[in-house]
Amino acid sequence: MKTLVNSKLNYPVDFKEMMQRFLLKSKMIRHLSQSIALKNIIAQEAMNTYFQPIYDVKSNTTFGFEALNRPMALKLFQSADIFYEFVGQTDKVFLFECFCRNLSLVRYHKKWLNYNRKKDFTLFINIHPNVLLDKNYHSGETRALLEKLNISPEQVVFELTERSAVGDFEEFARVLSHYRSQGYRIAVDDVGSGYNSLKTLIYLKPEFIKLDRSLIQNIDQHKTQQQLLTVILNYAIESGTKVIAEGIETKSEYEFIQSVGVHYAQGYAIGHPHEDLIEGKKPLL
Ligand SMILES: [Ca+2]
Repeated sequence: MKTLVNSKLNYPVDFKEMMQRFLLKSKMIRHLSQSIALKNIIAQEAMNTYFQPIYDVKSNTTFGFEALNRPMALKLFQSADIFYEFVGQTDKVFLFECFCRNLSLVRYHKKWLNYNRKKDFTLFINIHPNVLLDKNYHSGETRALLEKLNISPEQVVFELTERSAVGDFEEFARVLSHYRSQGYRIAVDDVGSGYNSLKTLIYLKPEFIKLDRSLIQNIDQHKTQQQLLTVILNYAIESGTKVIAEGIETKSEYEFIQSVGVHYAQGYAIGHPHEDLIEGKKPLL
């Protein structure tokens, strides 16, 4: 550590310490401004909700939509990923999750009322596993909202964004069975990305497995990805689980997953996330 003496003020200046204090201070200020921004986002409902179609490969129809919430302005956060990472580190994570879930349901219902074909879709909602585990989380609130909107729990799938590891699998499986008894279904997200182990699938027995885009990208050309898909698909078929391939961006990726028997497809080639309910289409290019 290099300590210098400032000749004018005549005291030792430790530059490293000074820099550390400065960085800590700016980090604290940044955190504080981000916390205020988050509070305002919730108070003003400053989030956009988009719906991306999930397409039934066999029947060539839209099976459902995944609701995606993004902050309207990302000035302080640079990207939606940084924003969600920040939320995860705050004590507002449960409050925010609840806010997003309600927002997704209310907005979906509004869009559905305006939708001329009045077809029933399944709505996929992202949820942090810890929220379901939290004893203070009142699942009754979601149920009351669903009743008010005339949406049955059978139409709702909770997508578990399992990027932070599930600790106690048995406890988690018990909590999930409580939700299932109310009619909700469960999807495990990001499968094949390295975040989820097969253990997660075996214990949680989801009704849906969502294959990560990193596994799907150019799958028609890569043997290793195809082998991993086969393992997951065989497990899914044996256990009565439906498989959704995320990140379908080309006709060849679509044709490949269709040829091996993947049930559903999602991705830009099927349909972009949109504020309205726009059904998916089979990719032509
Ligand atoms: Ca998701």
